[in-house]
Amino acid sequence: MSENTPPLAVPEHSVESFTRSFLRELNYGRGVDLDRASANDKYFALSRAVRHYLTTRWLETLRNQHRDQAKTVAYLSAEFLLGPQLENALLAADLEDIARDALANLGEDIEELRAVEVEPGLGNGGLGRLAACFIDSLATLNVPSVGYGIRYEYGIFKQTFVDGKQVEKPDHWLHLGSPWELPHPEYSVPVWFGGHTEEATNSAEGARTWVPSWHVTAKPYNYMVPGYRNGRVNTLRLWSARARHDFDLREFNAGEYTEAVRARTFAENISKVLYPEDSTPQGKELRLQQQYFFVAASLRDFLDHVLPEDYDLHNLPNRITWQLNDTHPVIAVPELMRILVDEKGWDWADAWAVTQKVFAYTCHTLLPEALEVWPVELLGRLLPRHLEIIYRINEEFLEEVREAFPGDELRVRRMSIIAEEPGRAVRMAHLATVAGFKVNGVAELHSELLKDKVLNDFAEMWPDKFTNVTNGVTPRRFVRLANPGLSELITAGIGDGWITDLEQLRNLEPLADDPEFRRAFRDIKGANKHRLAQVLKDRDGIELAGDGMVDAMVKRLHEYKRQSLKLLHIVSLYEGIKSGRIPLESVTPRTFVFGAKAAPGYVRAKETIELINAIGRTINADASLEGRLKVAFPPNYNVTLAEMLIPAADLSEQISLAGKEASGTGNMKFALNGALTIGTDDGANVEIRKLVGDDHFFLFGMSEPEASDLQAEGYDPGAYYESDPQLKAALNLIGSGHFTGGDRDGAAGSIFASLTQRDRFMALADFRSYMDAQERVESAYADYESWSRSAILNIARSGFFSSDRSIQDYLDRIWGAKPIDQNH
Ligand code: H2P
Repeated sequence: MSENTPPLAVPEHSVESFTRSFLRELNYGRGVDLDRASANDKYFALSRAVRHYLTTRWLETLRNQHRDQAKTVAYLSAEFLLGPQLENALLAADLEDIARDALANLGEDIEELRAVEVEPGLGNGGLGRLAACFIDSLATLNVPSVGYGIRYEYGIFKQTFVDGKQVEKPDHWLHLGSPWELPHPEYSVPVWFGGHTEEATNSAEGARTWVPSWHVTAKPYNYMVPGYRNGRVNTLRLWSARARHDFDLREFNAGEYTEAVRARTFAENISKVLYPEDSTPQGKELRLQQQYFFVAASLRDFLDHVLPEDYDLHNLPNRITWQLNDTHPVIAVPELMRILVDEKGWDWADAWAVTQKVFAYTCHTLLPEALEVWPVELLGRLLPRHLEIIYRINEEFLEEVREAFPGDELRVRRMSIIAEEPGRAVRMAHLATVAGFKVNGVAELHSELLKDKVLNDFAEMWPDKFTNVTNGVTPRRFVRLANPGLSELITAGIGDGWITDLEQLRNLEPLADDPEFRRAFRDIKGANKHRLAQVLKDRDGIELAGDGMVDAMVKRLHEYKRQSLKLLHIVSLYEGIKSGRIPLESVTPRTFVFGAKAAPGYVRAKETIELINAIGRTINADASLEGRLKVAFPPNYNVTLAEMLIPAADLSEQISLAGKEASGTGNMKFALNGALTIGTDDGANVEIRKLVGDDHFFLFGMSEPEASDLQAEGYDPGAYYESDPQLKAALNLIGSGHFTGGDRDGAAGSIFASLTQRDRFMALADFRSYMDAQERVESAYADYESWSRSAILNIARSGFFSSDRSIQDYLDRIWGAKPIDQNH
């Protein structure tokens, strides 16, 4: 577009204008009139009408970006768990009321149309949701940035329960199309794989020529990422894999129909599903293909399409930071080296100097087994040139280590990018740490443990490389949209500045002492519970325990998160009531709500799901517990459900073994919606507790040093089992098959055995302290007036956990990019 092209005008913000846009989209975009339109037609027309308002801003943002060539943050992530798009777009464009009224005038209910949307489940849990919060905040903070990822045709599987067991169904979120994406096949780029390397055709030091053997085409789809009413709309670019020649007419005409589309099927597999099951060699290979696929396309896109043609790549560090969201995109490091040395003809040393200044790495775990490694054999077969580059990076790096720590060969072996045992493999976290100019953890404790334990050798060598950025969540989605009642109450109390400056929630503190405000808060919580009860009833036929406490544990199912400890609490309570030890009247009416998906190949996690459902079935069917205890486990926990559930919760369960949860972000969402946390001193719980205060947080369990000491001494779960009669009774009840129709061998037996014999995450050691904390919860809840005061203080003191603050920290500590006001 020429510099002089007049910018498109933003359509007028009025009901009339919006109605016109909607009807035009319905007629011209969908080819139907209102009388004949399906719900999907109307949803599309509505979304497209909203899109009009954002598109002008988007084009402006892109034009400015092109003109300014300002430093940009490229967030490379295998996951973006976006959640529903329509509500967020309506909010960002300030169209909520206008759109509702416009539709109402036409006899349509906007809520019904919103319900048509299928959320893009392009992520697995916290990591993918964090990426979505971050791009929201990047746009709201006016940071030039782009998100790069994969447009999976099937997102995270749809979870169903059959006889209480998890059964995965494909999540075909695109089956009715998506009004939010804009495909750009003309900007497709080829991505090559396989083959071998040869002597270089250029004379650069270190260069080789890669002769790959096959390729796929990466086709970009653009999505708008609107800032909150600030005129900026950034871009999320997701890649879809296609075959270059996807159809062989000769084969087809010869009657070989399957053969005719073989190339297409093969290529399209790459962006078919999020996290293909990787317990088979084929699955593992597919994952590596996915990773290289999206980073190669993204680098290519930025270098060839975003930068001007004559751009001097020596200036790249002033122009971009590639933020590596965990190890999934780390193959970008050798890819950039390959481009600079083999394709651009730079000497190795020059290329390495630039490469080391453009990547920064965020680590999201503390579990050694979660740090990705790729067998050398696999990487060498799929990306032979990249493996050579990694070897050379490693060689030079290990020389540096030897210089810094002479004679310490053990250290050299520990730090090597190449692991020798059990088989030769590339440690992606090491590669990221060597190449990245910064490495950050995602909560204070996590960042400390990264330095002291997981990446300790590296921190000793480069202490300045390590930093912390505590995670955050977007207040737009997780307060303003998810909890409209609370948002109005807050805004009535302190104005609406909190939506973009969450620390302003501090101003709510005095209102915690105002009985009127507390009553209003309680009414809202009650209404949110009601809304949840209705949704669970309609969706899954689940009933809650009256208007009692909503006690929620929602997160990926993993042993370290300890859903099993939660079960021990529930069973112990049940066993106490049934045996007469606990008088029924003394028990607070509670609904235990679970939301959790288990990785399809993770047997123990799936058994835990089965057991939760079995225990739930028994408790929910027990007439004597009616109105007292309920277990609700709605299947297919996702962002849509989170937005419904979190605002209704009273108690937030954050009960991982200390030192295992990197941060957590659910914990922040709950606190911001006025739930109190029962939690260990782990991840961001530590920071939450410090901010909200010990009186408004239920701390229990071993600290991280205590847990690691106990592990080192030799942990024996049997000793806890034998010495605590209540624990023993609860475990025995599980083991006896009481909840599983007498079956002691399946899930119940397996979990009983695993907890009593190994208990890798020491649930039994924390059981007693957890039960005590739950008693404190019960007595605190009995005084609901004072509980609501604590809940309001949780909200008031959690402003730190905005992803806007996280992004500001990334800007200050890592990226050095500058916000650019769109309206300047
Ligand atoms: C992970 C960590 C969380 C962290 C999140 C975002 C991988 O998410 O375990 O502690 O908050 O990244 O940094 P999750 O377990 O939800 O998949």
